[in-house]
Amino acid sequence: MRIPPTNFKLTHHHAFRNGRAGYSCDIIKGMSASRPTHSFQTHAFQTDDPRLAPIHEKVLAGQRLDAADALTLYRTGDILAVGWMANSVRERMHGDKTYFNVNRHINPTNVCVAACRLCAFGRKKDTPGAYTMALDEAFETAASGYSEAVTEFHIVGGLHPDLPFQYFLDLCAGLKQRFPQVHLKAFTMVEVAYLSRRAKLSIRETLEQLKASGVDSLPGGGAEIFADRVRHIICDHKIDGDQWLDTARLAHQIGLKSNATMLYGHVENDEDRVDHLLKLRALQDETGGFQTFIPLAFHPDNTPLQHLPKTTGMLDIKQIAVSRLVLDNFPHIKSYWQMMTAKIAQISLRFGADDMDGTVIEEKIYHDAGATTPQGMRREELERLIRAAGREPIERDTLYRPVTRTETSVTVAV
Ligand code: V47
Repeated sequence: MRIPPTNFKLTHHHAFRNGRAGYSCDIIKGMSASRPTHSFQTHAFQTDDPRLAPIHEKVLAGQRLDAADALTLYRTGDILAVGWMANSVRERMHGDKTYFNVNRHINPTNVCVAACRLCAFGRKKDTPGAYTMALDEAFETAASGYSEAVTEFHIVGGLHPDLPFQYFLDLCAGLKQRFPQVHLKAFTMVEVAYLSRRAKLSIRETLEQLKASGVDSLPGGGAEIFADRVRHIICDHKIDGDQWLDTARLAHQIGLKSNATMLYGHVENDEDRVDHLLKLRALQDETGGFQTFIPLAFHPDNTPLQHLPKTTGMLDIKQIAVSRLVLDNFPHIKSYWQMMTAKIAQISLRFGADDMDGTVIEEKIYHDAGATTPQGMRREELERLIRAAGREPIERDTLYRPVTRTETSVTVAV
């Protein structure tokens, strides 16, 4: 049995544990005998940072954190206390359940007009390394890789100056015709806005046509950091933060779920991160259309910002935990193993994350920027990592419905 937080007996006293002054909360005594073999946290909260005490009380009471709380979480050195709180929220929402999916990434083109300084993937047209898949090539790519039936195609690419909107409609319709059971999670808000300009359609009309051609939901990319000051440095020619949010709002209004991301670890500061999270939370209050938040660690190699240092394990873990605590209305926090490394992603399952993303098969965006993770991971390996973190692996489809596999079939619970 999981003890709900409201049943906690709080003993807010300044205790001395292991020689350090701490703020502790004891879970009702005597429950451990009936506690089954699940791995919910049983140890008391403690911290040597008094600024965390009021935040801890809010978290236990299920109250919303504000901007000042979020800044404190970024600035404290007590990663274990922040992790404790994020883990308690994660367990309240999902218990031990940890989601992953069997997916395949398809990047139809890397030709891009935007030339973002954050990016090592995009190429100008007709320059070395630039590619654009013919439709048949994209269909072949979709079918290749692991033999296991995928449940999701994750489709994102560059902003190609010449590819007509019809190419993207035909791509989605062709994939749906060939793989009717596979969910199409396709095109970031940035791509949608660019396609609408090229097709001279409103954003709503563009989204409606994409939906009619087979798009089932949208990935969370392109959000980066919403603050203009940062956007001017890392992605000057992309839509601005408000346009990203407006496009997501319209997608949600026409019934398309989406994810949201935040690119951190470059030139942003703590205030920029907090601003980004609060804007996402406000939109989620309005639409309820976001499924998952994915913090993305900046990989500088081969980008114009390659002089910047890589993110540290401390920041990666803390970013997961702060996201879980601040985004109280987001059902899921994803620790994307390709970007985090499998080892940090696994540890983050005890710091607020409940999802690790999927098999991916072939990743280009991070690998062009120097990622050393494998290109893909088999289902068994994802399950092993999750179990070794003391969690329960649940294969999901893109809409978080459990997937059951037998040797000959794949069934999605609806
Ligand atoms: O929007 C680009 C980021 C994003 C770099 O929705 C970089 O389930 C780090 O959004 N270093 C694309 N990041 C990836 C993405 C995503 C990934 C996995 C799952 C989902 C989902 C979405 O990658 C871009 C940008 O923010 N990116 N270049 C770089 N050098």
